[in-house]
Amino acid sequence: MVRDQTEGKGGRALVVGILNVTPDSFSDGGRYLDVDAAVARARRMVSEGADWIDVGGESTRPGAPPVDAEEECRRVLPVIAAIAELAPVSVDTRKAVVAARALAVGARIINDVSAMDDPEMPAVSADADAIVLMHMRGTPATMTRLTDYDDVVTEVRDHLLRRAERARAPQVWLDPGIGFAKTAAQSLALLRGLPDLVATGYPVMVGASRKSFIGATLGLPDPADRLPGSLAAAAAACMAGARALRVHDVRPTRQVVEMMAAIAAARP
Ligand code: HH2
Repeated sequence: MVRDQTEGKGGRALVVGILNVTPDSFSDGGRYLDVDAAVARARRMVSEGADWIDVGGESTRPGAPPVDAEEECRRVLPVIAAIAELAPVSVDTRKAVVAARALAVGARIINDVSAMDDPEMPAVSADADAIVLMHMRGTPATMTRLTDYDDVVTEVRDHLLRRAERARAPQVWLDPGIGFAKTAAQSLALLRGLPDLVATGYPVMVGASRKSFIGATLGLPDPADRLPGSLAAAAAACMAGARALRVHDVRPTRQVVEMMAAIAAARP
């Protein structure tokens, strides 16, 4: 179970390494389409301290074109089968059929950025060790227009709590969906308001790595320049009690989570 690891290492947050097997992801698109390159990347992330690898075959960046289930499976299944022995693997998908096939070849966790829009996903989640439910609105094609909230922190939390009731996995994680149908200001507000999500009692994942709200805040158009901002977000998420961080830069994030755990454990 993912929870055993979470609680067994001095309270530090888990580091989830991102492996996008896509031609068009916003930060690493096109780099790991080849199975051997993807496996080498996974090995490297594990050696740098990743606790769990998140494999995705469909980019969800704003405006990304949808990918059909066959193509998504063709991208992710060989990679998942090849790395399932290395570390716990999640499949980052909105499609129940892809999730089911990924579980069959060795994935243990479903990471669903639509928090189970697919009506078959709750049933499939019964076969997983855990499911991550992330908040978004609309689709990657429409989400940038769907940013009207009265109170983004409360609305995101309440939506995720409603979806969590349907999940059948033994463990359910919540994720506020930084950057998904959120302005930069709303993404910052969600990080600031993270204790509200943590207070639900569900383990919380945060994916802030290299995202555009960091670029907007610091004036950095190139995602490759956003590591310091990503680490600041990681530290803020740890302070608020997040239990997992989904990141591109495993080694430096692992240092952040260990440092934050050491500070939290220090005697005043
Ligand atoms: N963000 C992305 C994808 N999946 N899953 C969770 N649980 N939380 C997130 O914040 C999250 C996610 C988007 O980032 P990335 O995978 O790097 O890019 P792309 O969607 O372009 O593949």
